[in-house]
Formats: sequence, C-alpha cells, structure tokens
Amino acid sequence: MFHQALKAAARDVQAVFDTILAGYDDQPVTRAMRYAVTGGKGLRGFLVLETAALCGVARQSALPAAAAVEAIHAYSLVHDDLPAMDDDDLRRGRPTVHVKWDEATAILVGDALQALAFELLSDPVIGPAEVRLALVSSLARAAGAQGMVLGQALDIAAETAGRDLTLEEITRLQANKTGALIGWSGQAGAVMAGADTGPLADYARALGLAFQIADDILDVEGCAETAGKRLRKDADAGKATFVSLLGMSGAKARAQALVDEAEAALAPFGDRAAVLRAAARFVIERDK
Ligand code: GRG
Repeated sequence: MFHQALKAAARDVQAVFDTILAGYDDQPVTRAMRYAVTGGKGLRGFLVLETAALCGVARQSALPAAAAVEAIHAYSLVHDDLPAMDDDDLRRGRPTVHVKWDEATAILVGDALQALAFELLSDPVIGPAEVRLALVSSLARAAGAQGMVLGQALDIAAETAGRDLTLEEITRLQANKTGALIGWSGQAGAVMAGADTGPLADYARALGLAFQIADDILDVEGCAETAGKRLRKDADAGKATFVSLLGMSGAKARAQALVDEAEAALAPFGDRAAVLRAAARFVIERDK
C-alpha cells in the first residue's frame, strides 16, 4: 500500500514537471532541469499529498505544493553535488548535473528550480490567497538561511572547525539541512486545510531526524550501486555523524525510537494515517 502510494505520488509530481517544462525553450538549462527533477523517491512530495489527503484536501489542489517541495529538494541536491560543496559525480545512479552538463548550467538549474517552486505555490488551484501565502512564507523559511541553507552552512563550517561536532550540534545541523524540508512537507496538508499543524509537525520532526540517521547508517552499511550515490564519504572525510557519535547499534536504536515517536504522533488520525505510519517505517528500512 505504502510503496504504491509513494510511486503514484512520484508519478503525479513528475507529470506536473513534464507539463510545465514542455512549455519552456529547449535549452541545456531546461533539459538539465528536467533531468534534475527525475529519478528520486519523491518522499517529500508524497508527504505533501498524503497529509493533504488526510486533512481532506483534493489531490489536484495539493499537487503544485508537492512539486514545489520536490523542486527545492532537487535544487539542493544539484547545488550540494557541485565541486564547491560536496563534489559528487553520482546521484540517483546517474552522473550529477554539473558532470553531465557543466557547473554554470548546474548553478542555473538550482536557481531556476528554486524560483519554479514559488511559482508553483502561487497557483490558484491550491486554494485561497492566504493559504498560498502561508505555504510560500513557510517554504521560504524552511529552504533559507533559517532552515536548509543554515544546515548546509553549519555542515560546511564543521569541516574546518578542527573538532568533531557534538550530538546536540549534529542534531541541530540535520534538523535544518534535511529536517526543514521534510518538516514542511509533513505539515503542508494541515496548512492547506487550515487545520491544526501540531500532530503532523511532531510526526514530521521525528521522521526527518530518523531519515537522516538512516542516511548515516546507509553511508556505512549501504551498497553504492543500489543507493545510486557514492557512500562512505563521511567516514573517509572523518566527519562526525550519528553513527560515529552513537555507534551503529545506538544509531539504529535512536532511529527506531524516532519512528515509534512519529507513529505515536499520528494517533489522533487513527487508521486513516496507516500510509504515513508505513512511511515512517520505510525511512529507516530503505536501501537508497
Ligand atoms: C545546497 C543549500 C544547499 C543545501 C543542500 C539537503 C542538502 C542540503 C544536501 C543533500 C546532501 C545529502 C546527501 C543529504 C543526506 C540526506 C538527503 C537529503 C538525501 C537525499 O534525499 P532523498 O534520499 O533523495 O530523499 P531522492 O534522490 O530520493 O530524492
């Protein structure tokens, strides 16, 4: 049930991008944008669509918001892969954008995807102007220098800090770097419905952290071919991670505790939140 829902979300979000990008000039930057939004799991878009369904928002209304967060996520990966950042040549099992095209194109792809995200959120199909404004301002916060960009900046600063980060510092870094977008996605349905965001915010906070701990575990135990990206980069760079700080079994126990927390946060929704509960379990069981 969960895997079908995840696939359907990725397919529907992809269709949004296909429709929009079909109307763009046929330029390297637009071809590279299309490439950058293809081939991911689509977890963030899925969270938007599922929380929207849970809060009674029509799928058609939620789709531009789901595509918006996937556009921001895709931009972050393209920029993160650049030589000035993580310098990666493999992403989603394919050459990274700056390798397939060039660095200038990769920078422009990120810029354009970020702009596209906010254009998508202005689509009247989402709902009244106040709802769209709430989504725009919360996504801007989640993606910017009080969210994902802050996390990335803290990560870069840690490389030259001359000491390992503490567990508290890593938790804050990751809550921003990967947690902010996952948090936004998990609350989007409630925002669109004008409902209480509390339970879904708790769910998404725990899910985001579990996702990152699972990523650190995958970096050590995963298979690069299946994951579609280079692994063991953190260990090779001597970077502190949840695994280096908690040990492998400690990291697994913490991830499981967070999944339990995420599932518990969904209690007010009863059985209607079964797919979101399965999503929480998936984030720590995934192999890519
Ligand atoms: C460049 C401003 C800026 C930020 C980049 C999110 C991020 C910050 C960098 C990504 C680096 C990375 C590999 C982080 C680990 C967790 C993560 C976000 C993995 C990728 O997300 P998935 O697994 O990817 O959801 P797919 O390919 O499925 O979309």
